[in-house]
Amino acid sequence: MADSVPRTILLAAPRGFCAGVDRAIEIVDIALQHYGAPVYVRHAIVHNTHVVADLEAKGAIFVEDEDEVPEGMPIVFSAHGIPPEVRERSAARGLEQIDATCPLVTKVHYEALEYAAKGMSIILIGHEGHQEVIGTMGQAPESINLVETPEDVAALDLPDPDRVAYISQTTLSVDETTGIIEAIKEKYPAARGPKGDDICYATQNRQDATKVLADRSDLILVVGSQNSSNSQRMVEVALNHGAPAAHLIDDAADIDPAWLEGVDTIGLTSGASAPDVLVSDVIDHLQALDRGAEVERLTVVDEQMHFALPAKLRNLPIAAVTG
Ligand code: 2E7
Ligand code: F3S
Repeated sequence: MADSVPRTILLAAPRGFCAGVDRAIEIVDIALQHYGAPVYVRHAIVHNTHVVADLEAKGAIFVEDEDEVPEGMPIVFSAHGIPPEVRERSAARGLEQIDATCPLVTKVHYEALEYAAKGMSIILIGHEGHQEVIGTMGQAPESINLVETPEDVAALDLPDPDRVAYISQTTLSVDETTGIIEAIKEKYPAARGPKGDDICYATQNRQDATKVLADRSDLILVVGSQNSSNSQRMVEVALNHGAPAAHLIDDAADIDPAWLEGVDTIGLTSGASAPDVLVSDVIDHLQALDRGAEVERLTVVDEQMHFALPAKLRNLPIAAVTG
């Protein structure tokens, strides 16, 4: 048995909460303290089952539609962003709107609005049905064409090839997106876009760290929920970068002992919406299986990012904010 349990746990950094997630969770906490429970949250504030359960226990009620919220109550919009009609419908119901959209998503919304105002066709690289994509497409539905693959780009038939721009979801695979942008530039050489892409710093850093883990690990565990796009991409990046195996786990309970057989080095990391306490639990779990297992920290990038709270919450009386 001693040979079949891991010896080294390689712990990646950066991992876990990004600045947008920290901010979104703090927004719900402050709203709960200021308005009192219940506070309604439209869509999972971030895509993590533990975060959602913790906030539910504090009095947050998660809904998919603003029409489910009683008139006049506070509503928090999730970190993934919303299409403009959600704001309009919320206003019509007299809801107290609190926006936890990540500022890096809002930036992409502005890019879409700007290109649309210039009458350009916009190519959005992203995954159909994802909440962020729904919010971004809603900024300029008439102008935006969604693509997921280079083949989708090949199939595009845009009215004026000289008036094309591209934007992207923030949590995509950096490598796959580079390939899609190459296809766009080949087909539409005049296409305008951001410098590189709209993938956020946190997604980029977590993928970079995962690649370094993949070089040295027999197995990679990514802590994150199944509906978390950035976490799913980390598993794919690990496998594409040569990791023999990689799994997305919500918590330590998801670890299948069979995965650990013959494994000497486990690479451990977490998606941008996964609380770090879950990573600590995984380490405890693995060390309980093999008391000799040592943790080696592997820091790939020093990440120091912070986003200010929305002005509306910054200006609340301190007594209300601190409870
Ligand atoms: C908002 C945005 O909640 P997540 O798991 O979301 P994804 O988009 O990865 O499914 O992670 C945090 C987050 C990332 N992107 C929140 Cl737009
Ligand atoms: Fe924002 Fe990126 Fe996090 S878009 S919510 S900083 S994963």
